[in-house]
Amino acid sequence: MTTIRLVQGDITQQSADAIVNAANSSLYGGGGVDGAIHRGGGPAILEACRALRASHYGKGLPTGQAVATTAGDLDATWVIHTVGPVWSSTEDRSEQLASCYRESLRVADELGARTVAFPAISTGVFRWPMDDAARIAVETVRNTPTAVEEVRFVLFDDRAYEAFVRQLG
Ligand code: AR6
Repeated sequence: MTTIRLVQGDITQQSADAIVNAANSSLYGGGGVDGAIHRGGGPAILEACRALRASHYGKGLPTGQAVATTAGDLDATWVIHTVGPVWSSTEDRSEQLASCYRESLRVADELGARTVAFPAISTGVFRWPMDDAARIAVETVRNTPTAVEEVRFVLFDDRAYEAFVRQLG
């Protein structure tokens, strides 16, 4: 049974087995959560990402997939990088967003992670409406079989936190 917890704050301040990064396909960092994770975790994360690009992910990490690296100086063992879809008003990309949560949990299971902290993937730079993103996140975690004991959604602001509270019921 997986427990879902909601926390308001900065994901880089969390202690967990794995912290999920809302990355982009390049794996070379960016703004938002991605920038904070690379700043907080230090150069070891970027080094591991470069090694992934030089081996299995020559073309980058596709949207909806997930891959793990060291967490560097963060209070975690792994960072799981996943690439959310950019919001589109003309195309339904919900399945890709759900896939981010499913694939991150699959990678967490492979690693043996028991506690996993997620941000609200795609709700920043990628502009996904918060309520819909929260619905997809909570439904997907609830419907994904996993040995992860605690999924912690770490929400940056009141608006995100309240959207997740409404979904959790
Ligand atoms: N801790 C927790 N949540 C945060 C933090 C933090 N430190 N910082 C921002 N958020 P975003 P995306 C919230 O933009 O939409 C990057 O450039 C933020 O308020 O980080 O998936 C990547 O390289 C929002 O609710 O991720 C990609 O190019 C949520 O986290 C692109 O942005 C996600 O916002 C990915 O965009």
